Amino acid sequence: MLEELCVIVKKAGDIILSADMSKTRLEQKSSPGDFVTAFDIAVQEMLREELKRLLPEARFIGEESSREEIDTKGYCFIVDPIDGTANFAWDYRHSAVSIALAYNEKIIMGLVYNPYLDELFYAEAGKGAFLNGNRIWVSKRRLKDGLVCFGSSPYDKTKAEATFSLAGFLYKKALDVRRSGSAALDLCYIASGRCDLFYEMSLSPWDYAAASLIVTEADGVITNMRGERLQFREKSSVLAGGRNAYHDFWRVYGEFRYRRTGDD
Ligand code: 2AM
Ligand code: CA
Repeated sequence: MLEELCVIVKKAGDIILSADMSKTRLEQKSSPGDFVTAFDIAVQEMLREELKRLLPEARFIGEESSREEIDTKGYCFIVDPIDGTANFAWDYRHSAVSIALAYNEKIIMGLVYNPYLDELFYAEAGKGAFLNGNRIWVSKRRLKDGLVCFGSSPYDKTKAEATFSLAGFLYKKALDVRRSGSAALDLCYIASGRCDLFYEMSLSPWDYAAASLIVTEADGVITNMRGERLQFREKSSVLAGGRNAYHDFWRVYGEFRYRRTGDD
């Protein structure tokens, strides 16, 4: 199954690479900052067909079709055809295809493929996380020595003040900050130790489903920003890191909230 999924996710990546950027017309979805292109839809339809053939009993949840609450009972594919749609449309060349297979609310397989670098991150529950066949691990860095990547929830600007003031606070407490435009890749960068801590205040399940398993199989920690287990039914905040940086975050976050609101 994993081998077949690797072939399918790379085929989706080929569509992204061969896209004629002059024909990439952006359409706004729920709000400014929330986009779709014809290529998101083409990749999703290809994946829907191929995944149906692979596991007919699995339901299919894709970013470009589903708006209602997700029911992940039984087998279910949770798919983001292009994570980093704005990056794709601007030809920034940092986007990924994300495929998760869930069984009864648990992710059992996850694949995130960046076609621009031909990097395939994947994990199967209990069997470790890999990048192009090589085992990956989160970093052991402390937050003070680490890189923090974050997402700015651009489709929901009510989160802007909280997001950027936390980024500013962490910038002073850590080495530096990054903001890439693809939550799935940010999480895979946590899993492979390229980055040490990630947060975003609102993401959809297809943005983090596959990568969440890759993080935990790389010995990292991923929860929502209240420290609770992630669910895959509806939008959530996401916090992930190597164990040390994740642990350090809570002390720094306590200080941040105390300074902002006076309570801890
Ligand atoms: P996308 O590029 O597939 O749309 C950027 O901060 C991250 O937020 C990206 O992973 C992006 O995924 C995701 N994102 C974009 N629009 C979103 C929305 N309406 N709800 C939740 N996540 C979204
Ligand atoms: Ca996405």
